[in-house]
Amino acid sequence: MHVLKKRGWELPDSAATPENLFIERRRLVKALAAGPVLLAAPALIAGCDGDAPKGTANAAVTKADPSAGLYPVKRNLRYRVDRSITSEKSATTYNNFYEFGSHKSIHRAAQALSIRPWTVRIDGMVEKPFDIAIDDLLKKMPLEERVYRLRCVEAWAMTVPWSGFPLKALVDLAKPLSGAKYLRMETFKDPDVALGQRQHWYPWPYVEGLTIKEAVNELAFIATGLYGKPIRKQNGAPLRLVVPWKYGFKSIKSLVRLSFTDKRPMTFWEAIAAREYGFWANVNPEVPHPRWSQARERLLDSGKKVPTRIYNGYGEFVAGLYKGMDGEALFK
Ligand SMILES: Nc1nc2c(c(=O)[nH]1)N[C@H]1C(S)=C(S)[C@@H](COP(=O)(O)O)O[C@H]1N2
Ligand SMILES: [Mo]
Repeated sequence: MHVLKKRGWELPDSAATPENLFIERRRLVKALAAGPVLLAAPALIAGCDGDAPKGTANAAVTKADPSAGLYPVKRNLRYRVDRSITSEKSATTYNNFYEFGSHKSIHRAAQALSIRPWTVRIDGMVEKPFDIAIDDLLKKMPLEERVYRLRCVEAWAMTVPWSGFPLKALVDLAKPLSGAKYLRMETFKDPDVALGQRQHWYPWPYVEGLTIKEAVNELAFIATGLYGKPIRKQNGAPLRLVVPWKYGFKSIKSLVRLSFTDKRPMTFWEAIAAREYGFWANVNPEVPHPRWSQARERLLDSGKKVPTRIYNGYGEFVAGLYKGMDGEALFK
């Protein structure tokens, strides 16, 4: 691992801005140049970062969920953290889910998403493509709870108890062909309920990807629950990826499709700003974002700033994946 020196242009932590701020200005200018558009003014409001969490989580929705009886599940103590668990209120009211708006308070808007029926498509380089309904999938998968840390590229962090299953179990179910090298994942697209998807200068649907090796790493997890309950819509119900050693934008929400491929997928954020958000996105405090430092992170709840760790502290599990691949591209 190379060590980078702090550079003159590197900004202090306090300068970290929402992922979209600069991009939206740029894309908006492009969109305006292309002809008349309906302006989504709130998209240009910056500085949500740092606001106190607002509102309450939606209990009624949780009760109606047919998977509610499955939780809580047993915690897997192999994955330990040295931080206190973030309050449920913060984790469910301070979110990034651009489908519902490009600010942190999308939790109410996200309730418009209907999560039953919900079908996941498995296709591409697999023995036989198939669709599976979420409740059938939940019956087949080995559910457990894992407390993981999550580090957003915007330099805030939380520590939460996800419930769900190792992504490897889903890869095994899919039976990929030996030539498959990448797993491409896709979020639903429905601009009628997800009003953020009317911001047409974004490349909807949200797409993310991992190498198959990353996907079958023991840490890669599909969350279907959070805090011992079905996962809330704002956190990516009914199923979302969690890859704790990478920046939060890799942990794609509300999945409808997983495709196996031999080509590296173009991801949502890479398509928007490849200079800033790459395919690998492994956490590294020594590689600054082009517009701010990644050296420290702000903990939700306390607001305390603490040092960020290489691979978000999960190097013992994942550093081996990147042997011989040293370079800054791995860390943005
Ligand atoms: N489909 C989708 N997935 C997404 C996002 C998004 O906007 N859309 N935001 C990502 C980002 S930037 C982060 S930091 C995490 C936030 O997850 P949380 O709201 O559950 O904390 O979700 C990620 N997954
Ligand atoms: Mo993020």
